[in-house]
Amino acid sequence: PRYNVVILGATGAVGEVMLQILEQRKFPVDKLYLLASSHSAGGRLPFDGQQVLVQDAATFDWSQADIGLFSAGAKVSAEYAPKAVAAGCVVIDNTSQFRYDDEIPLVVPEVNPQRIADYRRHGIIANPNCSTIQMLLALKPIADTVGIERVVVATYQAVSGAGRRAIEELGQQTLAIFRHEEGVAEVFPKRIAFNCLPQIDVFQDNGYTKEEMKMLWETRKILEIPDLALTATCVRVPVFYGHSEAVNVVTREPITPEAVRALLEKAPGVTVVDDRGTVGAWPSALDAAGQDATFVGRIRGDCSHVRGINFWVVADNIRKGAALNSVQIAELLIRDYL
Ligand code: A2P
Ligand code: 11C
Repeated sequence: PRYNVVILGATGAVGEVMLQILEQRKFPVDKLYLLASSHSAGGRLPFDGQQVLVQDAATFDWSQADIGLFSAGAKVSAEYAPKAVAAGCVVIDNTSQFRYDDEIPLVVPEVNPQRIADYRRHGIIANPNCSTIQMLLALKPIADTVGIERVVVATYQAVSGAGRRAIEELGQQTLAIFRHEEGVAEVFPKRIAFNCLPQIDVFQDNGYTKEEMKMLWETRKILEIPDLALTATCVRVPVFYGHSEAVNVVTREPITPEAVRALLEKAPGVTVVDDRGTVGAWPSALDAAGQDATFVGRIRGDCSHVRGINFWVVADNIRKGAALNSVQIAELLIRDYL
């Protein structure tokens, strides 16, 4: 069978890659509907050799769609997901709108595919935040083998996570600097070019940012360890594509770095790049950009803790962190449930 698929936010940084991934993975699309705001409606985007019309989401008839891939921001999902579900469209939502609702499944296909079945409750499956997804691909086999007591993570996140305007802002500021100009900061609160910004998303009452708390809330929910200890510091860096993370894990049972490496070499979706004897044999954001895999390197013990393990994990935040993960969910949904 083939399915009518709608992409909400088709003109955005994630939407554009959703189109490419549907095409690359030969998702069985019957009709494809592309939605954005009235501002972009009327334009066309390429898919499978055709130029597909971008429509205004406000006037779309949701009964035409079987599967909705939503990536237009939490408020837009809040407005349209109930309409889509009421019209019989299953929503795969790549925003924070429904993720923390106990009744809504939050899915990384390599980690908890069994939760997709819970889409039946509300017709919605939530796609986690990009920084959570790549970390979980590496944490899952460790959690299953020796248990996890505590995670300390610092992120180095690409501007593309903040959308198309943020990508343009880094480019514009970088060019301005070489012209001895200051450039304009509109998306980020300070200049991002040649800088690092220790705030992603809004502050919470406890002093963490929402991005940092998302990593805790989502990791607990997906691994189904409600009391897991995790602390995150999330930093925006002047990189276009690819989030990097320095992860420290304290396990419940002891495990050697060699055993962790063996686990990660077998982990689905993970590619280990970790050879101290070869120059540059660790993954960087640029290596991950445009790739589907999540890359892990710098696997080593923790000289401050007998059960500590350190590693570095990198993935394309727009692909595995967003569009690819959503399409993988859709693939399992049609294979096992629709
Ligand atoms: P538009 O091109 O009309 O602004 P990004 O994350 O790269 O900023 O992209 C956001 C995506 O969400 C874009 O496709 C944008 O469309 C879409 N979008 C933003 N607001 C709305 C809205 N109110 N209704 C529908 N789509 C929206
Ligand atoms: C960033 N992680 O890098 C954010 C983007 O909750 O889906 C994704 C926000 C989200 O800015």
